Amino acid sequence: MSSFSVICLFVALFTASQATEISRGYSAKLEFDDVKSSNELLGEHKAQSLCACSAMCQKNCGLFGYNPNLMSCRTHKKIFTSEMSNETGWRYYSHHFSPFDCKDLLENGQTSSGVYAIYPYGTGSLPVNAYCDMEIEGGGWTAIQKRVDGSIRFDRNWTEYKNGFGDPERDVWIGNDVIHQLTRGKNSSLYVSIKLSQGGYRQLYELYERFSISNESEKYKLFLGGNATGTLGESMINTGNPYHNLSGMYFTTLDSDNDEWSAGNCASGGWWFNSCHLAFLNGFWRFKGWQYPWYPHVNDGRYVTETMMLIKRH
Ligand SMILES: [Ca+2]
Repeated sequence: MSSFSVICLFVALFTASQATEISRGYSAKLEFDDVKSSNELLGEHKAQSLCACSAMCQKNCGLFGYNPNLMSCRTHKKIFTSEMSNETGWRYYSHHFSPFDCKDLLENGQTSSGVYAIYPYGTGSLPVNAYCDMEIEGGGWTAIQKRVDGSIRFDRNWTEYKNGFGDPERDVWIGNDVIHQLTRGKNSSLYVSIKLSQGGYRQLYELYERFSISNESEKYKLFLGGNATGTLGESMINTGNPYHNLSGMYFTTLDSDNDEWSAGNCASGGWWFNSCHLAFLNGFWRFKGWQYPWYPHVNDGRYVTETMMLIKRH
């Protein structure tokens, strides 16, 4: 056995008022016991504990060495067994793999669809549980929205849409902050899927070439562009009606009206409404009041049996 695993629990302060306990995993590299490396050294710092040292191993850091006698922590990009000096007390560790998204998981050998922990804010940050689809269009898709049984209500407020809600095994909105983090500075595709009970069982889809949203201060403004292909029709963009195109729209919820309809609020669930929409996946589940989930092919929410919004980095 060349390594063993340890879980480090520590408290990370994300804001002055909110403390969140997170777990970190890393493995000891037993073959590097009692040696010290100077290969590709990123830094050497005092650290009160192994956990504190592990937190210092961030960007570009492949592994870290800790000597509890000296309370000293060395972070490295990588090290080589051939270039080490003997020095008692040092032990080296590497973090467990922290996938950014479902594409990272696929590229590291996970080929089964299901719920996985992803780390869109980086190694050492809070994980997000996400549903990964590993089958559609080559797999590697991260579900930002999924509804399969109506077990979760989608008529939620701004904060709930910001932070996300639901259960990725069933019905979920992953959260606007996470969607922003997953798409900012990256080219990503959006794949929308709707299953219908109307006229026999059917599944329709639309694949948009480019999708991203801005941050909360810009009200999670939607950018949707490039080619769109599929059986649903574009409906979110290029509708031929300037009141219904959703790219460039701000996010609106029941308690935060940022839509283009001056006489009222379009929201029954959160969405990037114009005034108001031809495509809207967060309406009342299996209810007549969910109008135009995806005009003109899906006009009545009563016949929708499943929806998914999946994103993937190019
Ligand atoms: Ca309005």
